Amino acid sequence: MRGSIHTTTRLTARARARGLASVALASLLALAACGDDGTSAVGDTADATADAADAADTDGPADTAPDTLDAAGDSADTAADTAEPDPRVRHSRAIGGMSMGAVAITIALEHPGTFDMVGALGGYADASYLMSHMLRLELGGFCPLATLEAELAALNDPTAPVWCGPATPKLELEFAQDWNHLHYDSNGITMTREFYREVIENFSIAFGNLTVPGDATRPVLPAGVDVAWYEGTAPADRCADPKPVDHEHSFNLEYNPDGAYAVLPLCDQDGPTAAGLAPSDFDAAAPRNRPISPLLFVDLNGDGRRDYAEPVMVNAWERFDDVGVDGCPNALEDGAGGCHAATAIPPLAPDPNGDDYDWAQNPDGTEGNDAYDLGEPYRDDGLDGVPAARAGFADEGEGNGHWDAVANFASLMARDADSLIRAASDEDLAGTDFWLDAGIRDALQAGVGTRNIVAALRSRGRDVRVYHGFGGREGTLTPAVGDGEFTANLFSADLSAGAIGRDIYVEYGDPDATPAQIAEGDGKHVGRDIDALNRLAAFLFAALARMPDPDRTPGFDPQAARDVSYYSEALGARRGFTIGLPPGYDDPANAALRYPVLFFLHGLGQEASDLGPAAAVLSILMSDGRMPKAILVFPDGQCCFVDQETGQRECACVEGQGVRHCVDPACTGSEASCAVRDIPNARLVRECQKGSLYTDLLTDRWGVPRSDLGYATSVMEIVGYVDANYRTRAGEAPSR
Ligand SMILES: [Ca+2]
Ligand SMILES: [Ca+2]
Ligand SMILES: [Ca+2]
Ligand SMILES: [Ca+2]
Repeated sequence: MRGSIHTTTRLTARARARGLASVALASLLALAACGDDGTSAVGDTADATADAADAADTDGPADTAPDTLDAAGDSADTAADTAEPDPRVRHSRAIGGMSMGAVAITIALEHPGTFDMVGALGGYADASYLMSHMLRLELGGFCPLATLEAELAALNDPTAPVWCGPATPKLELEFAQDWNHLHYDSNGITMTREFYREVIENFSIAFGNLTVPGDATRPVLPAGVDVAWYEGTAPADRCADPKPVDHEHSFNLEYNPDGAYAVLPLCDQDGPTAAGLAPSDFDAAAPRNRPISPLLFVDLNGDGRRDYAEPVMVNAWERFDDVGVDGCPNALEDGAGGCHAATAIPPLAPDPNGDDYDWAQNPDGTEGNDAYDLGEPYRDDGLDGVPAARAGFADEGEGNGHWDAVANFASLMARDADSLIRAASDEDLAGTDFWLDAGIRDALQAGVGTRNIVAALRSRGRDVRVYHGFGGREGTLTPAVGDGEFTANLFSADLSAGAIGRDIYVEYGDPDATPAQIAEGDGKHVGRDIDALNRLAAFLFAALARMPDPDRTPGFDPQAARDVSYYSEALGARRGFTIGLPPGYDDPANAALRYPVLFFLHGLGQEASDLGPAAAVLSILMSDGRMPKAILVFPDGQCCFVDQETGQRECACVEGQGVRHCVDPACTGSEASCAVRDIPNARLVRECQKGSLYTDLLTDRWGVPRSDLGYATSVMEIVGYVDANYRTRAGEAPSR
């Protein structure tokens, strides 16, 4: 259906303002508006569908696409056995999400036996990797202490030999970058310094401080910061006259081994003003006026501000050698799992003990896997890395006979998807199909983290098939069908596990893309417009196609999505979500019919109601029988608001004109019984910066620990609420 794809240009121009999945939705909209006979199949039930009808070309009949996808992936030779009946318990439930919403995989792993299929699109569900690359790359690039001490007068001079960045990537697909030159991109996410600041703070409010030990009462703040001073002083004043952390918390093996230097809370800047710098670069001439509450730096020249060359302090874990559980690097491996003495002859093989981690070839390798594994050599000198003999005291974790990380690392690991996969029981893993995608040029290295998840699945014996894109090239899902026709082809494609594999990883982006193609987004966070469409469509179609007993009966009108609310115990407030009911749901003739449910978690910068148009589009496809009928549910991933005038928390608000329509947060009754009030946007402030991460947050953005920030829990509440209040198949006893 080339014509409708072509028209997406106009729609996507509007959608790009919303970023991420919206581009895909606009494209899908155009596609849906074009019926099999090339005419509009649109009713007037949804604004979005009317929009699409206006914009859709109707100048040609559908292309005749091949009936099935070509399954020529990396591992197509290990085709699944489709003759065997599927022994799994089926719940007719799937969950997926994009970007921030890709944490759907974590939620599914935390609730085994709930979802038949999970989709993690362009996400960061490998939480431990997110932390380690942040420490290695984003917070890296600083010169050794001796270099800096020799140039104390030039620490703020970018032309002096005081900068040792960029930090060297360790894994394929990583970007070389450093704290003064953070990787910049604007595909789906505009990665300014403000963006990085908010991401670092957001992860800290979710899990606590991950760079240094956190304060006992304010887990985002570093231990040793004077909390009363921090909370009682305006940010500008804190930056102008920072108070050092206490002496015991100022030690750091790399930059303050004798505790000689003051360590200060870090203030960064709004962004560079000097010519020639990217929006993510540090500008040595710009004021330091923006605190990043979790971070500290070492003030080597004692002037009270972070100068260009001064290091961010990292005391995240005891120093270790990532050489594998054999305890030795390749140069000393004896080929029998042991180690030669340091004087040994050169090794005969590149990896004599076979322990080098490789996501594709050696998913259980522990050398170079960017993580501490039990048995690897470490220095039991505590988190500051300085031995007690030098510091005069033993710090946290020191001399206790085991490897330590900051206490908050445990809360991060509890939500680490690849750890959850590796630790899951066979029975728990068996019930779920996994659909993964990521770009080879994703700005936050989603490709690396997703490869690690593939490795974890392979470690568990799952045959994850890897496709290098959607269409048009060898190794893609449809080598014979171009990217432009991929989604139209899905209507008639065989998306079963037998045809394309039970577990899928689509790594999109052309390694040989031209600079112009890369500028269009090739391999990036959202991708090119056509990638955004293909990514969303492929997962949705596969998830719905794999539900048992698909119902493709045509003939009922498409439905608009509805913004609804329920009382959330996890949040202690009324909470909103968006739901799309299938065509014919309200028709008395169908009163006995039950439907599969698909939950989809939106990305950063979106809210649940933004996906309403997607539900309307899919409803059109269900209405004309091109897609099986299902209930679509979009939980809200934004944080609740606080009304600055009343002090009241508002967790069920839908965007209006200059206001938000908010359901009374205290209402525990039925939807109809709850008052809805209009609150001016200017009064409403989010309780976190960049979205909830669909995680039960430790604190709000003001750093205060709370027990009513259960955003992950609320997703599962919605699953239960939908079962209890709508005709889901899962609401019945599961069927084999
Ligand atoms: Ca300084
Ligand atoms: Ca390791
Ligand atoms: Ca080794
Ligand atoms: Ca220790």
